[in-house]
Amino acid sequence: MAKKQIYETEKEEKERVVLVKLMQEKNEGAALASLAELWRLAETAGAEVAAQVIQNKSAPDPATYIGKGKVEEISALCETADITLVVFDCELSPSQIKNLEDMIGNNVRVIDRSMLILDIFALHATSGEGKLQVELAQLKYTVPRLIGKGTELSRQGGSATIASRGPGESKLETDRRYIKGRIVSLEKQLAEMAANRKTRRIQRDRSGMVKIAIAGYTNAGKSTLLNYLTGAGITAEDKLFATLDPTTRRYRLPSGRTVLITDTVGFIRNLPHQFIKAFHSTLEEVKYADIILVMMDASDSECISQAKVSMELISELGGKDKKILCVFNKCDRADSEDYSEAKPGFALAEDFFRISAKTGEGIEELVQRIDELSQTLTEQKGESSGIYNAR
Ligand SMILES: Nc1nc2c(ncn2[C@@H]2O[C@H](COP(=O)(O)OP(=O)(O)OP(=O)(O)O)[C@@H](O)[C@H]2O)c(=O)[nH]1
Ligand SMILES: [Mg+2]
Repeated sequence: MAKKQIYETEKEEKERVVLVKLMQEKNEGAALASLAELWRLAETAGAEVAAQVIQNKSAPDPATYIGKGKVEEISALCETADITLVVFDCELSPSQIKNLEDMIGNNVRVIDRSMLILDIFALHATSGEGKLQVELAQLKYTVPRLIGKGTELSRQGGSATIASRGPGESKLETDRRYIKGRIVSLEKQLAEMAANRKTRRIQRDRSGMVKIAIAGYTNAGKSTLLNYLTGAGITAEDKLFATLDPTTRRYRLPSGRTVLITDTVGFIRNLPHQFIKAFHSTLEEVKYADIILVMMDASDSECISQAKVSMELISELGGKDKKILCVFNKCDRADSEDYSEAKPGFALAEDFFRISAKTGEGIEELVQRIDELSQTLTEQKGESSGIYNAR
């Protein structure tokens, strides 16, 4: 069966995929939420989800993850439903991918959740640094999983199939030695970029301006908030990982003090640890901020679990010592729920807010709190002249 090319033109047929979930968690609700999220990830990558297959099993099968019988079932489904890609909601080893592809046959490709996320990152990366970070993460994660089964990794931007897209122009050789060399070269280039970023950060620090990072789960409304406050004009859409590269804007608070606000890449559950390392420079905005706004989508039934994932990642990224404000967004379409039950899980948070970045509801109170905190922080920084001119 010929592989379909997606994203070439609007009319181009979408790649049809099947999602697979091994149900072993005690918490069935969380497992189903993760599967629903995988569905959205697949759609964001440009696929059409044709079916989802759930396997109840207490432990993964070492060879096929879901067991031979279930793989045969998927193989038949792929044949009848014209499927070209199977996405597993877990982390698969290279040998599991190979076994699954051999058993399913018909040139159907198998990828895992992380490969799908990296594919979306490859689609959405715009800056030079973002593209290099994606390529590095793909070389370390995706490529070892695809090597040795004759898959040609074309890196022609949007013209390739899911999980074979990359940001570069040239064709990627699947030669291990070449990959090793490329990894070293990318790490070197990224280290140089990180050094430049550090220099810029030191210059910004000299200005004494308080730095605010908008962090939180993907699709929570981070970019919409920065747009509302500063008219930044960043793409904000109902897609996962619409933002990959950070954007910083000045914002003048009611007191006249100007702060720097940065919109950052979103978080998601089950992010492989090596991704955090690979996207370190994008994520480090959180590390160097004075105040972190952790945004959640209050209208999402998974809001509290998303908040927990975000708080864990922030703590891992060194945000523990920061002033953290929890912001429940999209209150215009959420029930006026009481989050006090969830508060003990947010020991790091200074305060909680309910806002709508769309209608502006609650933003005045949030800005007021930021102003108060900025004043305290400016005093702590030993800045007597805390008033700066706006842009
Ligand atoms: N109803 C409603 N929709 C909102 C609100 N804030 C954001 N949205 C919508 O939610 C979707 C996601 O918003 P973004 O600002 O792109 O979210 P993000 O957190 O930047 O997402 P990523 O960059 O993809 O991680 C968009 O369709 C927004 O229009 C809100 O307060 N109310
Ligand atoms: Mg965004």
